Amino acid sequence: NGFMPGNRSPPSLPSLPIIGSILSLMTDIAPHIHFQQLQKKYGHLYSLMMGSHKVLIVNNHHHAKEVLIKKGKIFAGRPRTVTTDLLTRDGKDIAFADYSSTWKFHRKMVHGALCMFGEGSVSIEKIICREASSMCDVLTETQNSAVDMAPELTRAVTNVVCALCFSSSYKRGDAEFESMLQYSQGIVDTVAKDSLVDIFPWLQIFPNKDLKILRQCVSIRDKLLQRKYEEHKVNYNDNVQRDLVDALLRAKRSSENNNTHDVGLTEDHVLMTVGDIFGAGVETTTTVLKWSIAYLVHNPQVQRNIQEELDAKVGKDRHPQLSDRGNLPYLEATIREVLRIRPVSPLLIPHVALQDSSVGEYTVQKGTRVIINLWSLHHDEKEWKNPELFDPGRFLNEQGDGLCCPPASYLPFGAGVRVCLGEALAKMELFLFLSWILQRFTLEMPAGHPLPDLQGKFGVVLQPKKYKVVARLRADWEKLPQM
Ligand code: HEM
Ligand code: PLO
Repeated sequence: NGFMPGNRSPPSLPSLPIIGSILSLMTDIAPHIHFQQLQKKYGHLYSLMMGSHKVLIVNNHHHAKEVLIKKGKIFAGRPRTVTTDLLTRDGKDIAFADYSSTWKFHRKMVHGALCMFGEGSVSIEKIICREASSMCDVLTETQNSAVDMAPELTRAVTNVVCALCFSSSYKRGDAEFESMLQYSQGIVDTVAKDSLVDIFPWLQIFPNKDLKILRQCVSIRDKLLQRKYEEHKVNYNDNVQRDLVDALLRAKRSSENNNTHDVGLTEDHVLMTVGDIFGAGVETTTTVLKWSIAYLVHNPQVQRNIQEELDAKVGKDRHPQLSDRGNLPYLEATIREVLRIRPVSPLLIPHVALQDSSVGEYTVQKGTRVIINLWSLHHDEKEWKNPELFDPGRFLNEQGDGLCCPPASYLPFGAGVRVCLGEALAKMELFLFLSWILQRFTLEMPAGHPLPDLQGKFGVVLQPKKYKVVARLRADWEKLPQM
């Protein structure tokens, strides 16, 4: 409306030299919830100092979209931090890499490679269904006993990205898989948590338990990635593209052969990019499946509704497939609701202003870090009725037989130039894994066990705490012929 941003700075938390706003941030409350609560005092757009860095906290969807979409390119930078530099060899990946031509090139490449397996193609669907089938077989063996489904869910999801990246897969109890489970949890627990070393890099010179764990886990991961990469180089053939590593190898060779445009595809870049896809592919989807099951055992009626829909639209004589997605709105709405109520990445990944700009009526200086508090967007009382209530119905139309347009304050995958690269893949996996499980099993609480905790542990992904369930084979279930 013609308003020109003047020289107005956003409201700011009190801050001291060197330590910044640390005193106001020292609390046991998880940062996404704390930033949401600070709105009461400072409004939904405010700034604070983390050490010497100015940070803008965005808590509503209008400003979030201005940052991510309208001014997406201006805010497409990423901060460098001690822990992410350790993980990605100084930002040679995609997610934690600053805006650059190398980053753009990598993103395009991986996007292309993912599309190759993508929606239209049957192969990714086959891979997911193969893993869903194997998971259901394991659940059948352990049925009626209290199990932590996490390892089997993780193995299934890991095998999908393994097929995509390396054309390989893991059997149950594989030693390499077990070690991957461990190092990956170690990384999730210690990386990009806005821990003190990321705020005060000079703290690195002191012994630090988390940093030591991170270094050890990253070193184990890097050895695994290196091994997989070397194996690939041996069998590489310019004419056959088996997987993502082949696609990256090919791009690397062709950029070496015509050195006109140097996008800097070093071996480190290839390894770190694969590491990103592998890490993002496993930790995000697995986390959403764990949240889904936790909410399903809390809400048995929702589970029954999904099963009724599955019985009516798919039946029991065949397995669910991707083409059923349009016919199962209630399941789709449940997945959307899980992604709303417990967003995988409640603060996205921090963005950085690449030049002087503005958000709303406030000026923002170049170099400012911008944190989009997706938690605030997904729990905004002005946008959602009863935001803490788990209700898939909010994504259904009035008749309840189709999906409605998601509200504006819903961005589980982010938006704009830094939007999630794996959205389509993640949605296919969530749909297929959940439909396969619920067609065959009812998930219940084991007698005497408490319901799963719905609070979540904040980290680079918001994970649920461990819990056990019983997977009961549904009545009159006739075992389908093996695929
Ligand atoms: C980035 C969400 C699954 C790959 C992101 C971001 C979010 C997100 C919120 C940050 C956007 C930003 O900073 O503005 C999710 C959710 C998932 C999921 C909710 C599962 C339900 C995946 C999968 C992959 C993937 C399966 C890989 C195959 C990436 C990558 C980025 C990213 C590479 C960094 C993009 C960039 O910085 O340019 N995701 N993600 N994600 N995601 Fe996902
Ligand atoms: C998960 C642990 C892995 O060992 C390394 C890894 C790589 C990429 C990260 C991922 C972790 C966590 C989830 C991230 C992903 C990139 C994009 C994704 C941050 C740390 C999200 C949700 O933004």
